[in-house]
Amino acid sequence: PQTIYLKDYRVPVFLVDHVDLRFELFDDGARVHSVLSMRRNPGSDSADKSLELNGDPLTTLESLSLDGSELAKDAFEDRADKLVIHEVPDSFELDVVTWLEPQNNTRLEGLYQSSGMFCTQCEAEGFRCITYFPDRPDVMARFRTRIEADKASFPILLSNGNDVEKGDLDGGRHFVTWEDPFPKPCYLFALVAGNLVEKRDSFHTMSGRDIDLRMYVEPRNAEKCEHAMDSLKRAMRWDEEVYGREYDLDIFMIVAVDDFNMGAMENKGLNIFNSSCVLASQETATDQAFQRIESIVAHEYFHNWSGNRVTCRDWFQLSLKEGFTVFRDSQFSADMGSPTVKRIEDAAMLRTAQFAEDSGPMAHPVRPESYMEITNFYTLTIYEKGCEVVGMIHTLLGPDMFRKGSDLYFERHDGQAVTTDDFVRAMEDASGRDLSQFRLWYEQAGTPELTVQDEYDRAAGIYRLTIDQTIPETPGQTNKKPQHIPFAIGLLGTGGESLPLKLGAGETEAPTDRVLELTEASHTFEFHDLSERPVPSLLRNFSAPVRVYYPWTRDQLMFLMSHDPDGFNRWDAGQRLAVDVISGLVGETGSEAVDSGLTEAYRGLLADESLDQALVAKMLQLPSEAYLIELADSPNVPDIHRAREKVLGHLATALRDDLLACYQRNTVEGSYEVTPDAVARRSLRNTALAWLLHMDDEEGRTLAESQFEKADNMTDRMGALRALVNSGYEQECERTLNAFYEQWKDDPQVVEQWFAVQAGSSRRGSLPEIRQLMAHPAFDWKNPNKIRSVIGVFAGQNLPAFHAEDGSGYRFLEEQVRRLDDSNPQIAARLVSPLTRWRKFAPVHGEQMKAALEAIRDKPGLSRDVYEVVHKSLA
Ligand code: B3K
Ligand code: ZN
Repeated sequence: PQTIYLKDYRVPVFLVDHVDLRFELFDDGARVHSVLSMRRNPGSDSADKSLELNGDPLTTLESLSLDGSELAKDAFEDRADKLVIHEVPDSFELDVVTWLEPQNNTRLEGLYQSSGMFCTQCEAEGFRCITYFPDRPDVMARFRTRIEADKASFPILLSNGNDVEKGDLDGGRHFVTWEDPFPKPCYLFALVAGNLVEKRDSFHTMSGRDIDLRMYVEPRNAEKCEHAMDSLKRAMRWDEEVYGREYDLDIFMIVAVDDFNMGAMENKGLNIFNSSCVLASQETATDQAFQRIESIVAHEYFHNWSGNRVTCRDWFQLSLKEGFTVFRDSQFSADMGSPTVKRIEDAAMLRTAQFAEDSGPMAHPVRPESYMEITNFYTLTIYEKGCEVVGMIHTLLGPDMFRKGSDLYFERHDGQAVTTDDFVRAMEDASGRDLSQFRLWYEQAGTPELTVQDEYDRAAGIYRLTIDQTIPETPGQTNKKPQHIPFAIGLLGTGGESLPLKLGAGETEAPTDRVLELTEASHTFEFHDLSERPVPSLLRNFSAPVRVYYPWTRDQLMFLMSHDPDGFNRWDAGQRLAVDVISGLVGETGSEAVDSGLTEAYRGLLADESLDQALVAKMLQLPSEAYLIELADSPNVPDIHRAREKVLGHLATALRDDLLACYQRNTVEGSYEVTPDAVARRSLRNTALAWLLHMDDEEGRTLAESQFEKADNMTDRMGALRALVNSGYEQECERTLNAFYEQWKDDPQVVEQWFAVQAGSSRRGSLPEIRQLMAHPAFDWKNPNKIRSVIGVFAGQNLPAFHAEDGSGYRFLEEQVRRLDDSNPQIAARLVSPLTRWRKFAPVHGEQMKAALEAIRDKPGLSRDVYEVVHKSLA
């Protein structure tokens, strides 16, 4: 496969002004008539007379005419993935007819079928599977789309924009024509045809327009739309209030699809969602799912401005729309719930998974320089680190200047396809700040490491903080320059009070919270007028995506856990303490004691009802195995697992009465609601239950069984089931799993959760049990959600089994990747990810992981998607 480089970017030689599409949908395939109005781009200096269009080997070209005349065979060349017309005039109309087989499209890109309905996924390069086209985001055109299909089987026919014409055709067929007034890149094109029910609502915009809101789902899901619809309305209002952005079309549509490679897609006016990211009822979805749906619905909606009205010039700029839109949806979720908890969740994910990506063989900058398969670059770095980068600009500029910057960006670039640099420039121009060094965040890969040293000069009353930054080498990048890092801090006195941060000797008024700006490899800051040695609270609210090293003592951490006014750092102090305690036990086989400080800190958390319970619920979660592995050098996963289990067992035993009291106290009265308080209470109860069952407590088991029976919502039902699955009560567990399946076997979203709770459990997810799940009638190789909930969850969450010493977990994954590579390369490439980090692990594991990668590499006909990941990992 070929590598594509950012430095090779050239403006398009030809532009498309208008696209007229006609889809004829049949049982055995689809015919697509496309009429392109094209002209030479005045901005291109190329004199090339030939026209190149992208295509796909699975699409058949039926006919091709230019300005009304069919092209002779020697006037063009049909090369599997490309169509070259040797000579075209400066302005012309091109008619292309293609034939596709959506019913056989297992890659789920372009036009495909899912549970009988037709749907599309065009980002990034799926439109070329539908028809020959200049498939690149800087070619923006107006689309008109006519869809024809059997009326009884496909009563609903949808595309982007407004429906302008409809009618009946011969043979029981009908058609609808859609027109989208906004020019857009073809990756935002969408089509849906199916037998769907429609749920309607409306939204009154800030300028007084009424928008028609419609959701389309399969009839059995009719009762699962309310939450997404409410989330949509909240997101629309929020974007008006916080960013001044109003919706532009008259209709906004959401469709739910069962077979979908990703979470959702922001097609103009017609967002398409993976069913699991949009459908919810209290009976079938957990609190977490409710929150995820709210944020994804908002994310896709926010793309209407950050992505659609202003789009990307090329795919190297992907983070322009994704990083910014994730930032927008995080702000929205923070405003809808608990900001501290949202920040904790985002930072935990980043530190666990993005830091791992950033230190592995697939590490790449937020704006990559090259790729083979763009689909592999929908990564945590582009999305989550990209969000952090925008968040740092927000921190450096402050909310008001940031808003001025975003206004300028949207105004200046409306209707254009631009770059991350254009975004930063708008922020600079609006604020007057110089972000030239800051741009390195887009260019340099790798997680900056900050080493903090301090000293206290009692005689002078001065406390000095010295912060050194280094950025590790990543593939293709060495000797990095220091980056511009906003480093938020506070200092606490021995009584827990916040001390004024006087940076100059003469300062009288000083804040107790400050954002230090690091720009050099080493920086020293002096804080004056301090009569005692303070305890530093560093990187408050996780103000930058960096690793911080400071030699905290356990006493300091316990002190911060109960006194830091920054909620994020309170949580972080608890995590660091727990990491320290667990790491100290890794590899120990005797009966080493667990630090009683940790036990007492947790006892305090469990008992103190005056604390923010949402924060307490987070603080009670021990650091995940994945995070512990990420922090370790040459980790031995089974040892880490045992050490963590030991600490958990110790805590559960020592805190038994406190857990029972916490469980009883946090009963949620009244009807089900997804408020921060109710979510926190359910989470606390379920944590207490999980801990009690971890040590096979009889009372815990009774509580779990009765909670399962009585639950009126999925959070409680799943909490009880999960606790049983991870306990030693095999019979009760078996019985409960069966009852659960019997009750929900007709609901795919619930069956996916049933798969995942088993596949992710170190007690129920042994390899033979995983194979049994895959042989289950509900498992489906064509459905990405099923693959993720069994194979993905096994390799990503059931870490002691995946990293079994005999290498069986690795060979299992190798087998599944090889199998999937033919049918769905995108999903196959994502599944490889856990193997890519083989160099990190102790050789007994690493060598076997490497062997699995080599076996995948040697599969005949390997897809470009998997090829790129495997080759880069072995390089
Ligand atoms: N933009 C889509 C991602 C499409 C990925 C295609 N391989 C979802 C999102 O980020 O909103
Ligand atoms: Zn997105």
